[in-house]
Amino acid sequence: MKAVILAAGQGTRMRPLTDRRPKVMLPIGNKPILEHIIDEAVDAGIQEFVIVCGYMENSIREYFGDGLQKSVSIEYVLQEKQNGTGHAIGCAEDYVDDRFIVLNGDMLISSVQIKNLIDRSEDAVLTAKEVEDPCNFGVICTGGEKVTRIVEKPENPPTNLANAGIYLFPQAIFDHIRRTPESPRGEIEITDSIQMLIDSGASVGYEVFRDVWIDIGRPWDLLTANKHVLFGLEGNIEGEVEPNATLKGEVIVGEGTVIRNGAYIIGPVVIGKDCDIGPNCFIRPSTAIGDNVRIGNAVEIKNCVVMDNTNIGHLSYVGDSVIGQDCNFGAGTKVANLRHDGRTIRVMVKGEKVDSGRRKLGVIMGDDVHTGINTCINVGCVLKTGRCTGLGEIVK
Ligand code: TTP
Repeated sequence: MKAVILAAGQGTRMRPLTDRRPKVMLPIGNKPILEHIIDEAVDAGIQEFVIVCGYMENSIREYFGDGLQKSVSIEYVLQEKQNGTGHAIGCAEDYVDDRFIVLNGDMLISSVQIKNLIDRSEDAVLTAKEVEDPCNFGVICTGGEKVTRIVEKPENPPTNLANAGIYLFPQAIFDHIRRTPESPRGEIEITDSIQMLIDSGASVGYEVFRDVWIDIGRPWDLLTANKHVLFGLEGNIEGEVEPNATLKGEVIVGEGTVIRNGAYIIGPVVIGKDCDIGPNCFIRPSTAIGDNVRIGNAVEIKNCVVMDNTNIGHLSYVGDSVIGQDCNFGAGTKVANLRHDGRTIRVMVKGEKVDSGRRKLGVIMGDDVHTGINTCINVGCVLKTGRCTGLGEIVK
């Protein structure tokens, strides 16, 4: 059975992290989100993939190629304009025959969930996750074993079953996609096409996820997903660890990396290739450090994603943050990551303040940001790609 993966979206809620890469190529546990999905699908027995790409598609093609490295086949379809999830699936029509699986490219799931779907016998199967507030999701209404209705982002959700974005579809879905009108937000929504499929009399079942399912839409979702992935990793040392460095728990150290004396690392932590770590730094759990990164003297870092070629050289604290590529922290740069009033931290997303629901959240830093010495960054700040701060600047 083939899997179609939707990876064309612009990831506007993830900006500035998606200024220079598609959302699906953002790293969790030092691997693109999309690679986690492909690996889980392979474990479930899928060997043929169709990736629908659009926004910055070249980086996806260059990274995965024809799939040979993973012993699978990967074909690419271009969705020139991101006209919605239904439109994206429609683009794959000529690439699939028979029933097929659809996976959103921006979530973390396990192979078991995909396997459960493959084994089902109904015409189509949707997946759902029970959530507290389903208002921002498609919501599934059920009657016995079947789906009776699917409603996009309802004000008064009829159930708490959120559409989890993994589907088993028959060929007939393409006829319905072709006849699906644009939604009020101007997109061809797959939920509308699914409703048409249900109305045509097809048997549409559902599967409720009890296992991991993390929808990665906002920057702090990366931290949630990263933490989850790191807790499943096994330590492995390929680089050099000097005799007086301390590594506890599961720590991965990539080839060409040096961990200098006095570094104290508590796993789970993953450190990529060719990094220079220490001397005398403290790396705490749930931190993923990309390739060619420098973490220097008297730097403390916890629960972070740090992308390639970034330099946090001296005297810094960085917690609960996502740091882009090619950034440079001036000595003494500190990131606040906890509100004193115990309230949750709000973050600017697409021009609006959004409650992250987190009590701890540091900075979301785009690529190529340079901070002046003694810069202080307040909780939940977003620093745009290429931003520079001055000496002693306070970023609120
Ligand atoms: P969304 O998260 O709804 O959209 P997005 O990825 O563009 O993000 P944002 O809302 O922040 O701008 O998309 C869900 C999945 O579907 C995701 O994997 C991207 C994919 N997608 C497409 O492939 N084509 C499309 O036209 C749309 C809208 C989404």
